[in-house]
Amino acid sequence: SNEHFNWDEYLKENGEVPAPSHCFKQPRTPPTNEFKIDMKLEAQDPRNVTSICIATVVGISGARLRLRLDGSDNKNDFWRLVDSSDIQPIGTCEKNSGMLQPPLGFRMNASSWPMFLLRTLNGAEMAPACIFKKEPPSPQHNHFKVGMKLEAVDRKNPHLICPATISEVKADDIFITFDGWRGAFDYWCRYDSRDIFPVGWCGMTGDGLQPPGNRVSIPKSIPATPSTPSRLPKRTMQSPQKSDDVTNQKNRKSIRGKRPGQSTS
Ligand code: MLZ
Repeated sequence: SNEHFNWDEYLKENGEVPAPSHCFKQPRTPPTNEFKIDMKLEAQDPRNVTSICIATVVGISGARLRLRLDGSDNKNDFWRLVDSSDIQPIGTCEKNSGMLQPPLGFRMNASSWPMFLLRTLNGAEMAPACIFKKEPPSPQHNHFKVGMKLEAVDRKNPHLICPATISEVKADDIFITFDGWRGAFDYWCRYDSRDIFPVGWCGMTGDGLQPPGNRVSIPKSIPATPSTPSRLPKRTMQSPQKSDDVTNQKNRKSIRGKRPGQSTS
């Protein structure tokens, strides 16, 4: 958590620069989170984005909500910012003459959906419209540069926000690598992704920032013999087409006794 990781020290030790806040599709001041557990709202089904479903807040962390679609199981929870355009107050769908849909993988027979919907909304605490925040504007261009530091959602463990680096920039896309971890968690995204935040974001929202991992990248061509971190080559870049995640995991090597600041990835 935040107590165990200090960006200032980390950046100083490595002579690195945070990505400036104007690079991000995030407000300068994070939105306040006034949602409460069990409140209901409408959310886009992440597995079927043309569907608007009923969701329940099952967790709260910083400016984010952990959501579960009503009628779905507990294995498909997802996280959204309180200013996400994917969520809206109950009634919005109907107002726009849309139909609330059962989630993908609805537990019951499709024919029971209308009754399920009535029951799930009956007596429910609906999140009031005033606690939904307006989505921030997108930066006009991709201002990210290779080497800039940031905080990013680990998409394989989406409850986690971790120290990360911009490792490649290609037109509107950026390659996010996680400090101290091998390629397994890295991903490409657009510069205006809502999953990336400026350094200090978690500190401001109270979301828990993970400490960097303690792994360094060892390219396949170089034997994985013990070596001092400073002599290890910089991580090899990965393109989205040829990810070597599997190989990387096999070659995983933990450098013990190394402080986070000495990570080479
Ligand atoms: N338990 C998992 C968490 C990894 C999180 C990495 N985030 C970049 C593991 O140790 O593999």
